[in-house]
Amino acid sequence: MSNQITKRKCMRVLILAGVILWSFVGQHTVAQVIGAADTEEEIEPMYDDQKPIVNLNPNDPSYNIWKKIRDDISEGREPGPINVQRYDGHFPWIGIPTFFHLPVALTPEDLKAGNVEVAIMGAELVGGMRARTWGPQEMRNPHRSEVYHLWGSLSMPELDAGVTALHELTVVDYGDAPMEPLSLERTIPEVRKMVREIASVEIEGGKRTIPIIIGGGHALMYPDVAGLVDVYGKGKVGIIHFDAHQDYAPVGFGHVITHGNPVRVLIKDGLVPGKNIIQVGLRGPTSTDVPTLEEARKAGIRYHTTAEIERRGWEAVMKDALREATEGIEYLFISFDVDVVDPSFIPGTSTPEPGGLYMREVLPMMRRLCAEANVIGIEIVELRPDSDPGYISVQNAKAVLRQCLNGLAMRKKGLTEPGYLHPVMLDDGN
Ligand SMILES: [Mn+2]
Repeated sequence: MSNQITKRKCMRVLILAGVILWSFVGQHTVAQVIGAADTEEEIEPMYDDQKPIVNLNPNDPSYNIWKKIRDDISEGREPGPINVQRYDGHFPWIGIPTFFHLPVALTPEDLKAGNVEVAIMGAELVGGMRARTWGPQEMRNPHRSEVYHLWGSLSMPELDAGVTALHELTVVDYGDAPMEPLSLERTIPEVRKMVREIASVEIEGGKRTIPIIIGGGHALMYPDVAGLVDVYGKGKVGIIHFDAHQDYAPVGFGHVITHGNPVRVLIKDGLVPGKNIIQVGLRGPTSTDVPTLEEARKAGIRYHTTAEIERRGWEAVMKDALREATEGIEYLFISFDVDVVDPSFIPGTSTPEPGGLYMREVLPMMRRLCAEANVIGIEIVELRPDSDPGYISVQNAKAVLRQCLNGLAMRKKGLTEPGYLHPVMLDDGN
């Protein structure tokens, strides 16, 4: 008897719950429940050939999912870098791949708490041949690039200056900028925000964290520099730009920023004056043309073509470029397009250009710039390992990154004398 009553009660509760549920959900379309538009009539037509603008649907539930930061990113932990490796030091072929097996930082609070001097981040940008380059992930991959480099407490000094960069400096892997897989325009502001976020962190000695951005295509130069200018001020930042190409194109298939024109847009937007831009390694045949070069001269850009390097020699040109980068430029950004290097060293790039710099020319230049100039940010871009079935592209790009860190460590130790080398390097004493 009491069982029957309980059953009836249960039925009544179920019916009531059903009515409530129906009144809440049943009258609404599925689209409303997941946050999409009310009826089909309200949605803009997806394709409209009379309106040559990309149509986006902000009601698509995945509209912003690619840049939504995890709610629990700092939950249950003190701010500071997180070391994800188990051992104090080991060989490269074990462990969790981060840049150089470095600790990870996820928030500006982590950078601040760890007094982090350098934060390496990845940034991919879509666009032409540059979608999904795998540049950042392969630079983390020790299989590609670190076979001969021990790390952690086992790391050995670089021979040139006798400095062990990762023991001198606090460096982290800051993860990657968010990437909208179909839109350069929606990704660029997010990269700018992330670079600004890193450079905004004030650390000991009145310094700021230095972002190193691993790309990704060269459209990155715009958000990378803009993010730094947001912190250091308009007209305060200079750029030394290594590239086979001038990246000063007057056209871009209607897109305001592409991998072919960041230099032009930075000047046009008043972020960097032309006179604060120094270009090294320009060459043909697809680099630029004479009228564009003449226009760049009018904008005040200083440049050193490969033809000039051939005529005057690397030593003389390197000396001039170093002087230009250190005199009258308060804060220096290094933009390194890996295609400045000869494709025999770095074939894994989107627009290879034979006849480029040798690694033996590039490495001391990067070390010297970071030691002798006031470098506040670096990008290494246009690395595209998936077009190189071998190891050489990433290995050489990683060597560029290592020499940058070496130079930054030398500067911290006060080894800023021009062309400094450890005394035993040039003299065997016998
Ligand atoms: Mn470039």
